[in-house]
Amino acid sequence: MSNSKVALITGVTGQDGAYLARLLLEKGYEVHGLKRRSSSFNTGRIEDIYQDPHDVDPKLILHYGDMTDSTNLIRVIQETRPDEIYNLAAQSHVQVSFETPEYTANADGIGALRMLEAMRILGMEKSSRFYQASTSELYGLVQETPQRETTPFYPRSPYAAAKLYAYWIVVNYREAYGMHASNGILFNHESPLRGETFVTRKITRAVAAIKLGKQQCLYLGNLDAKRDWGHAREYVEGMWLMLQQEIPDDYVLATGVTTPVRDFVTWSFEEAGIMLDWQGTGLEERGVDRATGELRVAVDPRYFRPTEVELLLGDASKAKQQLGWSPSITVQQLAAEMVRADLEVMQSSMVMKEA
Ligand code: NDP
Ligand code: GDR
Repeated sequence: MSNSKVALITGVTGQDGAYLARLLLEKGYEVHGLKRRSSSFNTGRIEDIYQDPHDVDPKLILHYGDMTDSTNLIRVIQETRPDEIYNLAAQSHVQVSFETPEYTANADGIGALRMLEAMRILGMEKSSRFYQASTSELYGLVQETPQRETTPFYPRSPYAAAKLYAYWIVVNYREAYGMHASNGILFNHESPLRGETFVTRKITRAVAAIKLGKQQCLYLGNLDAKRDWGHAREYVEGMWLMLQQEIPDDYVLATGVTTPVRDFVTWSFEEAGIMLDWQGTGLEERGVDRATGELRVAVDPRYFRPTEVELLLGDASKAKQQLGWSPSITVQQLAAEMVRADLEVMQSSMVMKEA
């Protein structure tokens, strides 16, 4: 499909950036992606869609950049003149934000402001559309369940506080300057491309490693935390739909089903043919292999957060009605897909090592 639209994705090397870049390329966009300089390759997730810059008329073009550097953001936007900007770049790990609060505020909060200001400085505030990766973490200490667009926010981490600033600066620039700027308030979404230290991927990688005899036990933090988990592939479609609307607005994307971490663990082990029995409570809680009696899951308080978000459950009725968006992949299907993908990756790396 061919299309004359140009998109810029910050955070193109992340989970969502990779799925969104794929989606926009399929729709015929010319896609520009902002990527950070790193001492090792950080483009693994977009390897399969990477295009050699020497190719004639490449449709995926990468630019070095950083959310903390205004001059660089202005230059990239000036050079690429995107019709649509998707601001996905962020220090996105909640627990890490307690260790790096100032950097997180800079990249995640002020970074969004830098993008909006760059659009204004370049006179693009009326010609380009802007998507901000807002988050269900804004609800934090939940004031209402399920959470919808009108539910009050109560951030519980430096990450969420930074994203709160980004959310409101987007609303303010929309109201002040008439910009087509929208917040997607996305609940957790996962995939085989999920970062390895988020809980779902940490679980599915450990299940694969345990199944293949390369790991004994998985250590986790709060097993009682509940999340509304969907599939990233479906959520990037929602991002795109938001920017296709005539009027900019803010939308929740969620599945409407919430699951404790413990259940995600159980289902993931089941997918690998390992049945767990849960024993004990609190710090003593453990998951034991029913067949062999071996300890497979234990609690390590180092993964507890200074302030936790205990329960997230979203109501995406507005997105369903106005965007026609609704997710279809269940959390069990998601866990199964992630386990199978991790088993495949680990098996082939073992075969390569043996060879
Ligand atoms: P990832 O952590 O997988 O990707 C984050 C991306 O941002 C990576 O490309 C990363 O680069 C890049 N990045 C980080 N810091 C900077 C910086 N200072 N300058 C430039 N780029 C930077 O996140 P996801 O793909 O999961 O999430 C995308 C966005 O959506 C994030 O803003 C996240 O906070 C938000 N979000 C995510 C949800 C989820 O469940 N996945 C839910 C709601 C919101 P590198 O690859 O080099 O690390
Ligand atoms: P979250 O995702 O904080 O919701 O943020 P994460 O997967 O890190 O945690 C989910 C829940 O699991 C509990 N947990 C653990 N978490 C991690 N990472 N590691 C563990 O060992 C562990 N044990 C239990 C956590 O305490 C938490 O309650 C994600 C990110 O993608 C954000 O960028 C995004 O904004 C939100 O989702 C919506």
